[in-house]
Amino acid sequence: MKDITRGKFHPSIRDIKALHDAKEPHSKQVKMGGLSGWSGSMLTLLLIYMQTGGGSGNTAAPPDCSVIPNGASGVYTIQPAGFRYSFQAYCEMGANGVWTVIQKRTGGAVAFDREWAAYKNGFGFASWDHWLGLEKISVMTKSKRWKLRVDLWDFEGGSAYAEYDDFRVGDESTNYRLSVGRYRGTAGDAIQSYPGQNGYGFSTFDRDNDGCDPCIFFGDIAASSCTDFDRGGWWYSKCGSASLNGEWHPKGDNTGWLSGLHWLTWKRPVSYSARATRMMIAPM
Ligand SMILES: [Ca+2]
Repeated sequence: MKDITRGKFHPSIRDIKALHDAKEPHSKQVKMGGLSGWSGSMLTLLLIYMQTGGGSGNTAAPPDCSVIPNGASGVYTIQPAGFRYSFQAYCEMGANGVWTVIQKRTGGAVAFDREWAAYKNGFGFASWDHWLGLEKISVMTKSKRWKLRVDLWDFEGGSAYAEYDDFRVGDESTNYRLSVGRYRGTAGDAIQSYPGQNGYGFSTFDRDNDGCDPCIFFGDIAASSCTDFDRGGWWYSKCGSASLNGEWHPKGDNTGWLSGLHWLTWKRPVSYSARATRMMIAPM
């Protein structure tokens, strides 16, 4: 029996401050009391006009970062076609395109050992460490062709990347099945290297869709679930060479762990846990 409280997130003061800041735009209220009747009424009409997207102007949020004119990287509000509500996402605007960030890790403050519902809906802060959410990624990648870029940073000043054509995440009925196409990059193709994760559904510690039934490690250790070792959710197979949502480890204590930010085609032979990671998508 799993202890479902193990993955529960206990926010620090810093988290609460960040949460407060993140919520600020949604709780903004326009005070009408100080205005005279006429200007108050006009402001009300203007607000109604803006909120309903009246006239020729369209105030709907863009479906993803790629359609936002190239400007400053930062948090923008987007709403993919067919998604029920708008949400905040980090748009990375660089020389090689405008990307929608779906995962970012820079430290251990935001916990990634979370249950299915958390990975489905997303967690963390768009401006900082976060997981955008499988439902959002699935709806976004349902239309158009997308590429995935994975950036990895080590503790020694180095970095590497992996890019995949035709990145797609199925809907919940497929357990958010992973599809990737052709690889290019400097980090190696961990997703498609043996035992391969392409085509696998997503697993969390409360939802096992991996390829272990059981898996045998080190000759005699049997495990029926990859999340027994690696508490973060991922598209595990047996369990696979890519895993970027495991436990974050600090410098000097970041090798040899079963759980970590692993991309095993990048660093061999020890299981090297990255200092930072980022996953982001853009239309092909
Ligand atoms: Ca299993």
